[in-house]
Amino acid sequence: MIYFVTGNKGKFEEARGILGDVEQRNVGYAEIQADTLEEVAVFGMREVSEKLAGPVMIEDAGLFIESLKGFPGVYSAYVFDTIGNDGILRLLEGALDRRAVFKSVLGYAEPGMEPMLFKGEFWGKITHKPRGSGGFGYDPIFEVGEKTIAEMDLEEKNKISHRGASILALKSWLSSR
Ligand code: ITT
Repeated sequence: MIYFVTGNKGKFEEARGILGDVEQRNVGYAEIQADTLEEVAVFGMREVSEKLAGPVMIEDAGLFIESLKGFPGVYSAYVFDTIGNDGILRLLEGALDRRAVFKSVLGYAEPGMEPMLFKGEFWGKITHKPRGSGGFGYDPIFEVGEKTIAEMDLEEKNKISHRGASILALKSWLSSR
């Protein structure tokens, strides 16, 4: 059993789809203002390893848009809560290059163990309009091929997503020990 410290139910369901034996803990941790997701995850791991005894994981994600030079990146949660998907679409009005990448950095530790990081990336394009009702966050405006992520079910998203990749990397590592 792994404790997944997150306030995001969607993330938790995706992790459960891959790991099975995982429990959501919404105890919170400080997300520092840093230039990279890795720094946020490393710092967060210190706090959650002290708070919870047992195997524990956190996951920090961000959307990096090419034509905005990587924005919103490490500010993705704040930007989503303020300008949201409509705001992102407005920023990209008239933009021909709509490539974007989701990145996921997962931190994992057991008591007495140095935290480990597992990563994943997911390339796609920002749509012109939101589509679909599944997933969460930026899913309705991020498309791969014909579909946005919000038009996929959880299993389909997990096979190709940034988080699917980082969680699968953790799973492989756990089973290879
Ligand atoms: P935590 O409690 O785990 O931190 P959070 O929702 O704040 O949950 P992040 O800081 O990692 O998670 O996410 C940054 C933002 O990016 C946030 O607004 C998410 O909704 C969004 N996001 C993260 N992963 C996503 C995904 O797979 N699809 C769409 N949006 C995503």
